[in-house]
Amino acid sequence: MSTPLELWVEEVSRITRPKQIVWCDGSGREREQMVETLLAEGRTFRLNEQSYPGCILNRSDPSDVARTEQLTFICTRRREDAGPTNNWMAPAEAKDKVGKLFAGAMAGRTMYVVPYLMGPAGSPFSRAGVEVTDSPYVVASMGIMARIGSAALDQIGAGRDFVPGLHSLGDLSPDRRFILHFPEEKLIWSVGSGYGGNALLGKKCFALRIASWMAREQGWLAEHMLILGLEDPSGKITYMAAAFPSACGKTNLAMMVSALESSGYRVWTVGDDIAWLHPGPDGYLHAVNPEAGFFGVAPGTNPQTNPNVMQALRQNSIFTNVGMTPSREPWWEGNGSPPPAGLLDWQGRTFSSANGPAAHPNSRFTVPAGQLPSISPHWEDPAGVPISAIIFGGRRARVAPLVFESMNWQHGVFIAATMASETTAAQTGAVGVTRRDPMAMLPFCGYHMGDYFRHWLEMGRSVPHPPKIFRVNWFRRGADGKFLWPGFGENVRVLKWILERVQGGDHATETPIGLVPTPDALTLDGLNISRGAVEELLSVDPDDWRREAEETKTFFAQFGDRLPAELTQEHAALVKRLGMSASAR
Ligand code: SAT
Ligand code: MN
Repeated sequence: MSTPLELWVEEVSRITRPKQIVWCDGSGREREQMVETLLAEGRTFRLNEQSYPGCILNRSDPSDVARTEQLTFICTRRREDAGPTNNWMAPAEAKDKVGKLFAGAMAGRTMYVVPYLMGPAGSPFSRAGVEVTDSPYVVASMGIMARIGSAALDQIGAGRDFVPGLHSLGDLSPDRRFILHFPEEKLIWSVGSGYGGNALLGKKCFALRIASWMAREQGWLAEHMLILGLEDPSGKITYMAAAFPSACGKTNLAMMVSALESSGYRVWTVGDDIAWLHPGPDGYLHAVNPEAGFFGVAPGTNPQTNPNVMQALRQNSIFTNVGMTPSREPWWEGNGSPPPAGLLDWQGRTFSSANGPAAHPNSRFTVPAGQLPSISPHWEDPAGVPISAIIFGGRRARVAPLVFESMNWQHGVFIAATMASETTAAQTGAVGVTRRDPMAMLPFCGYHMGDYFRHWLEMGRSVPHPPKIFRVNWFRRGADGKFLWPGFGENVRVLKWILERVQGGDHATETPIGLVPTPDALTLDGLNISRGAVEELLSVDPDDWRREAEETKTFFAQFGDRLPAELTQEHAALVKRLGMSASAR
């Protein structure tokens, strides 16, 4: 008798008609075979065996370099369940339309079956998926980003408790590219892209879009968050999760070498992109990182901004769309060294600034998490780590202060739901446009965002010790257009204030938007920053925030009667506080 998994694989092979089917086990031998296949295809190169052992560089199709949100759909039976912030297609229509693109799509090619586990082996919070793909690059990448092979097959067994994901490169044409999610049947279909979150289906498609749906059904949260542990001088580690939109510094924050290390504050990395948060027996929310690797943005990464990852990516890593030096080392803008003569750009041309940067702005490294010097000893703890603070952040040149704290959980959900950020190269489209990105989940929430806010409110009520909620902005600029805050390892100074607030410290001032540090509350020794800059960083301008409140009102309006009343109340309370503070000043 065939298992549900075998039946599904048979079914998709009848549609896609591959020349052969390979079941992947995640072994070193298999990885080597995948590399050989990629080398033969001509878009992948082995890097310098001395300085980058086990590393390869891959060049994607130039039209396939980032997630394509406009081609990403949530296919629920009822349109309103996908909500106004998602693209929607009816399941039957989606299957008919996109099924045609899968028909015969793997003819003459190998179909790889990749069973994978999201989350640590043996954790009650882990979930299994199976990705069927015709891309050896995807197989090699999944081998870093997830636990593939027996860890997953053991969990799936003869059962049906896995998320099937069908992926084919198709013809890579953006006109025939679709990333489809069927949350009601926990199914993913992706065709026409081989890049990142479009193609590594365990990541955004499963661990966020499908998992957010599962999490609402089952009473947990699937979030676009890094997880870190902040060790204090007593040796105690306090865990925090932080949500930022793509390419806004989650990886660097999660892996930071703390500027306060000599006084005993040190950061441990649990995850850099996704957190699954479940209520734990101790009354805290416990977070696991469902992933097993890091898929980080390369440009700007260097020994100053992220020394830990610079060390980790020296072996067994995949580089995508970066430049390559004549000594076969990866190169990107902002890596700390000038472009060498004979540099090839991400498309394999001799580098010329007339063609744009050598590395694509969304070029990436894919690195096994266990190689990171700052990896937490608890990163694979089956019970997860207890979360004391949740931080939301965006990229805002103006308006948003360096850090502020919410008054309580409900207000925290409000400040998370109203966050905004300037767009980056992580998604196709214009860069630098400010858009509302609630909880940094705008592209990743698999259901109606009004219902998502309601679920967040309920989660806070259901756990005895909900985390405190904060908002940060490392990207505020002064009148001269320059960043006011140095960022990177110095961000630990903000984490330290957050830690002190968690521990009951009272160095905070109330403003209309929440609690900001008192002028002397931030530990700034050893940092060359003027008092004026600190005051500007922490300032809250009522006029700016009144405008902000107007915009949020419009943003909220699209959720109609699915917007929880609590958020309308929070909005009204903010407007009132802003009004009062304006007349008081
Ligand atoms: O390409 S991914 O979606 O995995 C990266 C990102 O946008 O966060
Ligand atoms: Mn991300």
